[in-house]
Amino acid sequence: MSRRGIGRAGQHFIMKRVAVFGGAKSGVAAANFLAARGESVVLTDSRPASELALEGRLDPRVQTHLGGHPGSLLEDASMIILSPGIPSSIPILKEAAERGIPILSEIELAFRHLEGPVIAITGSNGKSTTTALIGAILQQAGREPIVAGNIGEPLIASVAPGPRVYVVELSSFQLETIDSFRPDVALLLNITPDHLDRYDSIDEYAAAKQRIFRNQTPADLAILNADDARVSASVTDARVLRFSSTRRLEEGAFIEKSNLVLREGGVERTIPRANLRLAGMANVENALAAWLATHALGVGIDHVSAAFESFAGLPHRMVLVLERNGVSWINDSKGTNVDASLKSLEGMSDGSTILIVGGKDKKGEFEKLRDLVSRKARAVLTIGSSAERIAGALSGVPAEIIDAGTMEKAVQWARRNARPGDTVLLSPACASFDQYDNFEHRGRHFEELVRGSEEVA
Ligand code: UMA
Repeated sequence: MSRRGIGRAGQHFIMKRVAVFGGAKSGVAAANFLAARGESVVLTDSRPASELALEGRLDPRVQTHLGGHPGSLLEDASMIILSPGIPSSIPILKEAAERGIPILSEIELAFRHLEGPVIAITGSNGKSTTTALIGAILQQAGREPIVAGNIGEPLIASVAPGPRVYVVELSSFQLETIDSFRPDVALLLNITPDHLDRYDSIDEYAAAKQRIFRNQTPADLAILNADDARVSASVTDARVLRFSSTRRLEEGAFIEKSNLVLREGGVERTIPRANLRLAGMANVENALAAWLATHALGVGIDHVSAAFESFAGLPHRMVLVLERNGVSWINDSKGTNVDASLKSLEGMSDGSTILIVGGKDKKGEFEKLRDLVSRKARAVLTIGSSAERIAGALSGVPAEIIDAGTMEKAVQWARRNARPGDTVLLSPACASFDQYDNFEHRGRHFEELVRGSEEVA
């Protein structure tokens, strides 16, 4: 529906409005932001009003078109702000592109209105942890950063009136529709297969992630994982610094013996790895990347080290729940696919892990776990509906494989059999929906059982 007005010369013209696609977090935040600035806005969602609960959340000046996206929306659309969960391949958006209507992410809109340096983080795994860790380091240094994006709060809802440091987690979905977005520091942590229901190939998925660099200039910094061939091959005009958890670098950040090292212009700074409270090799990589990013903003090593010591991580990601009688209990319920669990296992000491694995079977390639389980695990406790397939995939490994069935039984077995020096690691490599509402629910249950076992121990 178009709204018409009379031009100054008496001619009719069409009043343009911004069409916001998606009535969840990003869309509502974008629509509210625009309405507050006096823009004419329509918000549309394929779901009906009854499923969206917009009441009290959406600025009353925003018009709505719910329960579908009628073609008429394009008649007076000056621009489309697209929520990340909506693929731009849906017919109405294809038509919008053909008509030359700009389709932008809420990230792009926010970028056009914010002031101050932007650190942007993307990757397949570890991006939320790295984002939060960078936020913690900057906070430690008294910079009062704004941490937003895919991690939870939409960036557009976080735009502050004056200059601030922004730490923004970005998904490939959000990066698909940036235009002028240009981070001062861009991090690409890793690229492993993910979201292949939206992309035709991993190349297409990688290309979306690599858009993070597209507007950077030599005045900006790109931080790349030297151990990831796809990431390393990224093309960028920015100055590049790399991090590695496998080898020493001439320039960049790496791990050497028991130290994290940042080397720049021949000068080396070191932080003992033991200072990093987060467990696992994946978190060493996240820490190296976070150090490079904050060093670039002039944060001193003491602040970095202090944040490494205090940052306990995000819930359900390699969280040290308890250390008792020489046994460490780690909740990695967020390890919902094989790659994520492999990363977590990698950081464990050899032969001393009791691994709790299993859940809803997503047809994961459990055979990929064989090598690391052989090296790291002394026992594997399977839970959930994928137990049989996991046991089959691991048959013949030296570790004992026990079909525990439930989390209660797994924790009970581990409590009885763990020896000083062991780590009991819940890293399921599966979704949780066969036994739990979601991975958070599963992680909370594990933590309760572990803490409960402390009380009775
Ligand atoms: N919809 C339509 N038409 C369609 C399809 C969907 O109208 O054809 C509607 C849906 O009904 C829904 C809305 O569009 O109401 C889509 O919302 P959304 O999925 O973009 O959800 P938001 O609440 O806006 O959350 C998004 C991110 N979600 C996704 O990318 C899927 C959140 O990341 C992010 O925290 C939030 O913006 C704030 O920036 C979540 C996520 O799962 C954590 N991200 C993926 C990941 O990390 O792997 C990418």
